Amino acid sequence: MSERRKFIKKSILGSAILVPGISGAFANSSKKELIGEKPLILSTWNHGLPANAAAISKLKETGSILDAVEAGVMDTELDMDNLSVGLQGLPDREGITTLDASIMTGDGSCGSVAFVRQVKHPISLARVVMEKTPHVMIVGEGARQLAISEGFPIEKEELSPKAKEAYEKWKVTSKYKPVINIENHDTIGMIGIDKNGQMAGSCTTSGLAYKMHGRVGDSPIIGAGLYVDNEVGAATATGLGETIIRVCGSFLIVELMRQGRTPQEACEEAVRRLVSKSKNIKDVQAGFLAINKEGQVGAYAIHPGFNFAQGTLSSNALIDSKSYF
Ligand code: SD4
Repeated sequence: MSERRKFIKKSILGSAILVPGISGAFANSSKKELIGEKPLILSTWNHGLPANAAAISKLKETGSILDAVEAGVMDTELDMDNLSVGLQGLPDREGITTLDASIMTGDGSCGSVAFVRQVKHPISLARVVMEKTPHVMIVGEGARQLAISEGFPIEKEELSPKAKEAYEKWKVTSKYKPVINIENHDTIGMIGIDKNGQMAGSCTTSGLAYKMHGRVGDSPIIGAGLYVDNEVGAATATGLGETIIRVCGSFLIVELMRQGRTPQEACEEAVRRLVSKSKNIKDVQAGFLAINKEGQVGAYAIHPGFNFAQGTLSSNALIDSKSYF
């Protein structure tokens, strides 16, 4: 088990690990909300801390929340210790790493790529789809061709040493069944709001380890892994994509907030919906993050173990989410 996982298992549900200078703390009651100052950036899992730092630094540099959420997750796409994001991620069952990513701004602009190979920064390719094409989603070889035409470097197709070792081990015992459990995810989803209330979000992943070749998860599906609306708020997801897609998780949360729910209430309702529509939920993990235009924050997962990073101009804190079970 990775150090991160050991850490998560040991962590106390509902607690916050705050770095010096942090103001917020995770409220125990679902009625209370984490209120963040603006700008505010949220991202999934431990790697959210360095990702938030990269996002905040980009925000200070360019003033653009879109630039910030792109730069933030690019940091994770390069993290060789992360086996669920970027080309170093665990491969599908054929031994090929394929990536999914999406990006969205609060005015409804969005772009995504899925099932893409050999591109180090799928999030930037998703941004190209959003800004330079008339489309929302481009997949597979088409996405790779777009990357080539836009001058993205095309990487050699080989597994990272850690992914190779894990894949070799998996081949011995797996019988080529996709392993879907609460350990098998580490996607980064990031949502942010700037001081003027402009929002943006990004989500990038290598998807489920040992998935069937061609499988696409929730992360590049607008409304499932990510949804952003300046008039209401933003949400992102991590975990078993199939369960998240089934309930249009991120869109559902934004729509619940539109109807008056707080981000926390909306995340909890989305998890309840997801649980009610899924089978064998005991071994399945999924978690949501949400933010509304007031800067209130919500987080909720099916099982304990989900955490997220909350960053502002002067602070960055890792917080444990509450869960359904
Ligand atoms: C997927 N939601 O492809 C992603 C998995 C995940 O870290 O969260 N991976 O289903």
